[in-house]
Amino acid sequence: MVDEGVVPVAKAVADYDPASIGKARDVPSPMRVDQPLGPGFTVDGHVVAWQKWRFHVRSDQRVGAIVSTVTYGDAGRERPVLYEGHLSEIFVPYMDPAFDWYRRNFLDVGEFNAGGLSKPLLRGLDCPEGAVYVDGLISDDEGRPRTVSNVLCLFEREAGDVAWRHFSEEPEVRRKRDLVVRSAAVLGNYDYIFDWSFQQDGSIRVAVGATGIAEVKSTVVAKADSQRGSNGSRGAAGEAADAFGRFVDQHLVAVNHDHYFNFRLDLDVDGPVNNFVSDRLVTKTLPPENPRRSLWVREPMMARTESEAMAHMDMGKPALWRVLSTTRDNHVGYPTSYQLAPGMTSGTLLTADDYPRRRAGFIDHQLWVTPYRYEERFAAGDYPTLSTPGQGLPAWTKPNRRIEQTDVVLWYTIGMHHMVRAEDWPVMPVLWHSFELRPFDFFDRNPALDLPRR
Ligand SMILES: [Cu+2]
Repeated sequence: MVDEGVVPVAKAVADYDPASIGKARDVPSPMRVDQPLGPGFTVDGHVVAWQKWRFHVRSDQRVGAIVSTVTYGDAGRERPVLYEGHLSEIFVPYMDPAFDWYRRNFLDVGEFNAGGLSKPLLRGLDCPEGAVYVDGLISDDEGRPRTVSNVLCLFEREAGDVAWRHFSEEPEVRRKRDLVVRSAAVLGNYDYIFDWSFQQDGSIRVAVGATGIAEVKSTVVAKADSQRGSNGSRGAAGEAADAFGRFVDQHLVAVNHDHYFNFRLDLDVDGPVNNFVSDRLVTKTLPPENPRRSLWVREPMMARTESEAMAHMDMGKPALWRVLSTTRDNHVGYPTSYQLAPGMTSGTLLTADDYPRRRAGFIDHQLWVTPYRYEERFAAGDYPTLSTPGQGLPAWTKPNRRIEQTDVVLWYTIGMHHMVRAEDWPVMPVLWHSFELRPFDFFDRNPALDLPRR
């Protein structure tokens, strides 16, 4: 920390323990999800079996939960879906040019290697009752092995949701439940919750919940000037005190920042040899004799090289990103595939010559596709601490390798711009971002058709 002038000590209370909060609200009716027969899944060593899903799960001190050899049982066959999936890097750049702030640009996964992503879950609080906990092994600061208990939990989640329904003369409805693999990271002031949810319709939802405490700085002025609208009172330097953040309390400004989470997804759709296809949806105009003027059609693009596959979300140019089998077709002749379906996400606003962006070059594209290489695991390179720009994905993809008919690896980044609200203080309600791996012509019909009625 470097002092850049005298600022008042913020006196506002930011504690959130029960004594500081005061009386808890009334929650009149207790609720419990009861599994009288115990969990509906088995854990044998690190191998998990739940309904038709089979996978291996372990905790890694650098990236947290790793799921691997994920298969789905279909007509007596264990069909490969995902060889290995895990978080690969986190990047959190702050947006304040002051001397003490411009360098706060964290590559959390690589820089907080020593156990940051292997923090214990609190039994009975972080996961529901009946959860099964898994321990992790880390090497401590002196290289000695140390067991961290309860780094992962597994549980079935019944949230009152519907798997499918149709209301007709003979209505049919099926309830859904998921199997969740959860871990939580504590990285300085922030906490992240990571959920891998295996679903009964053959999809896997990967979600990141951001919570914890926003980084704040003290300011000379106490609060925003309501007359100026969003740009508050002027400080001594003539700049609004909240030019690079938002007041969350008296003399406290939470600084604007981003969160980026890169996931490494080594899909094996019905085997290791796959193709990557982007199905672009494009407008087709119709001839004058048709009453309609336009509609949309699919324009498939099979990416032959890494540069052809680089992509970002664009609402004006929708596309479906799919990994196709080269060995198996479904019953109507399409190659079996899994789709990577993005959720809410954001691209970067930093310029291409900005140093932090160049060190975290993986944010240049929301999606990268590479041929599998054992040593390529971390999107910003193996050693991001004080790294030089361009490591990881930008370096690996420079030769523009071929990705046709090969074991492809997808690298997907969830991005969020965090302009902090008063409601994020003193501790932030969990904000979820997610994406999904969805079967797309992988099955011949809705794979959840056989769910029991109750
Ligand atoms: Cu944030």
